[in-house]
Amino acid sequence: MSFDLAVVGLGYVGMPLAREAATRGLRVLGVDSDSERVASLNAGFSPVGDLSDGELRAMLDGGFRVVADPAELAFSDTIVVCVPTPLAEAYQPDLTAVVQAITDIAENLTPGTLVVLESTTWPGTTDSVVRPLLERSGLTAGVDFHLAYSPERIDPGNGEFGLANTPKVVGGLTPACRDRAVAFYGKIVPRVAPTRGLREAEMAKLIENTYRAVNIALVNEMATFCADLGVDIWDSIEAAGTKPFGFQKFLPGPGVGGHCIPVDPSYLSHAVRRHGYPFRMAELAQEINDAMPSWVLTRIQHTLNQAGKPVNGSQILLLGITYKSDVADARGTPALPLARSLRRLGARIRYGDPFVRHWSVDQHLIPGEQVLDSAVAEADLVVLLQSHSAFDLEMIGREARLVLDTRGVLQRRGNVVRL
Ligand code: SAJ
Repeated sequence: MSFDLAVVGLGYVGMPLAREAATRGLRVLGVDSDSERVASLNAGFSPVGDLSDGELRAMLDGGFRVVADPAELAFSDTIVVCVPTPLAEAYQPDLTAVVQAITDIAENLTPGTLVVLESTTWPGTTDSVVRPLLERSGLTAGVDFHLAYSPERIDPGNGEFGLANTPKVVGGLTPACRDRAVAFYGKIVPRVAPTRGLREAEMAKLIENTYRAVNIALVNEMATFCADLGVDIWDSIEAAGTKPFGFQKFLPGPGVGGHCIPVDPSYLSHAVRRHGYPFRMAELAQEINDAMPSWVLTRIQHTLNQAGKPVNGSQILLLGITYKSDVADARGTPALPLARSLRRLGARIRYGDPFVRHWSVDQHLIPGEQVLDSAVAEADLVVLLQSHSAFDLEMIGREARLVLDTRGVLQRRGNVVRL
């Protein structure tokens, strides 16, 4: 075989996998249906924040091959699929990219190959969707080729944990498939955690992310009523966080963005609803988290009202419009629904974010501020949505006439209001 590993889908999951494999001397092929992304990668420009251009160029110099044509999949010992699994309307799972990738693989599948799905999906996908598509090749899963599932655990912007130091969950269609996948990942990650089967591996990922969505929703809902109880929720959470066992600290925020936490629990809800009943915790968490931008709007109206100012006509500066701090990705950002509402109420909004050069809301270009000192001082209200490391929090707290701090990171002072 020409390649030890082919990665299908060269995004924030596929590229770290390709890098770790290449670093360990594996011959790696990258396949992506986006020809522009393929061209950009071959030109040495990384599409993901967690992989530098320099790292990519070292991979290319070391033989990493990037193509759009799936035909070369026929020459790889192992094929790992890392394509997006977004939600379509009404929170319905969208497996379009998975089906296309698996179809491409089936047309180029050779005996003895290991095929692994890493994309987050509902339990049963690998067995009931992926397997039949692959067997259109005429080959039989678990007999002529191996089939496994291994959820990705990439945390964008996390400088401490990455593929190289995070255990990898792996489930196989058969024990032999599992063992083959364990042997493959054992070359790349420090520890492999095999499960009883495919569904248990698919479910492990959904447990991880539903756990986060539900616990974030818990503190978000508490934040909305603590003002009425006269409680500083931030102080109480800090206190609860001193418990060395049985508690993990989550913090309220302006909303839950990204393409994982707001999405993955809906994959599980969807699977459960097909049996005629709801997964109530996940659906309620989604509802609470989705409502946080509206809560931020309420707090904005209240804060300006306290200063005798209407939202209409007020200059509001939104700081941090990506979906989480120190990450350039704006997918699912709570800043978007908030900005829409503020525009509808006649606010004059501007934004500041070192990761975002241009920002449009419903085809309206929102003025961006590069020099924040003056913009902060001029605004009727500053709203801190993401606490990017590049922000001078002391200056913001000092210079702002009024600031709504949705992250609880500014020093408490007269002009600072917390979520
Ligand atoms: N958030 C809060 N309060 C919190 C934690 C997060 O409001 O206490 C918000 C963030 O601001 C962000 C959203 O929730 O808008 C999601 O943040 P996140 O870090 O939980 O999720 P992702 O999508 O950036 O990264 C996650 C991984 N995160 C962690 O493990 C910390 C992990 O869940 C997955 O490995 C990964 O996505 C994935 O691909 O599923």
